[in-house]
Amino acid sequence: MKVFVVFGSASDDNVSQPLVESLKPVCDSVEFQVISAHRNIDRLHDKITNWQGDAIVAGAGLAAALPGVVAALTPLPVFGVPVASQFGGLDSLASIAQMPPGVPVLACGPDKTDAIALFLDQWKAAQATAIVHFVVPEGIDAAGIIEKARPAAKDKGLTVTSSNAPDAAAFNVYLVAGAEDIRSQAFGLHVPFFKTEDAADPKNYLAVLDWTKRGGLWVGANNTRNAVHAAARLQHHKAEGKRNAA
Ligand code: RP5
Repeated sequence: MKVFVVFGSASDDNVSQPLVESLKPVCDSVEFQVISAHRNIDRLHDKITNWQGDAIVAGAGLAAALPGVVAALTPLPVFGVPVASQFGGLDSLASIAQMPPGVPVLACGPDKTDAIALFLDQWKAAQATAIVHFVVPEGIDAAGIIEKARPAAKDKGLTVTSSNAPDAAAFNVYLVAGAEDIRSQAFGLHVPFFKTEDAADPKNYLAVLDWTKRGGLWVGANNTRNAVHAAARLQHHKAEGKRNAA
């Protein structure tokens, strides 16, 4: 597996360098560069559009545009690392995870880079599947947001299913309404779940910050569409046999 790691600043080295070390046992090739989305946009465009490999990991602090810009420039799976420089990384987490539908970034919690090496290791071993299975906590009515994911899934040749338990034959997406719903060691993605009125209250995003610190990879709140788009990038790359051996 060939992975490119890009961070917004050398001042993020305290996070980027342990990440690179954690990826080396999992990947055949790990390339690292500092390229800022805000300061070096032309160089970033050239690098990302010409780079060939399996996945890109992008990290930054503050207004962390880098992972989202990278995801807009490549069809590859993109992992995002919020750097906790201020507010415990709340600013960079929201910048990275709260992407518009269609441009998915799989974000770890602020500075919680171990989740990425674990995910990549599990991805290597996973079978390709065309099923995206939403795991819905007991007592949660998620029918509306799951319905929203169906057109994107159909467009990508994927099928959406849901139940209260994971499906071993599917790519599992865990809806999280409380910390007990997090499956930080399981292969899959997390989607923070909020009722519409609760998603209007800014204070509730603090719960997401807390949840992501417990591990796992995350897309935006209620953003089932980006869970499907992320699954599509992962499955397409695997099914097409595009993984690079060296
Ligand atoms: C972000 O701004 C970087 O990723 C870093 O976390 C922060 C500060 O960057 P420097 O001014 O230290 O280069 O884009």
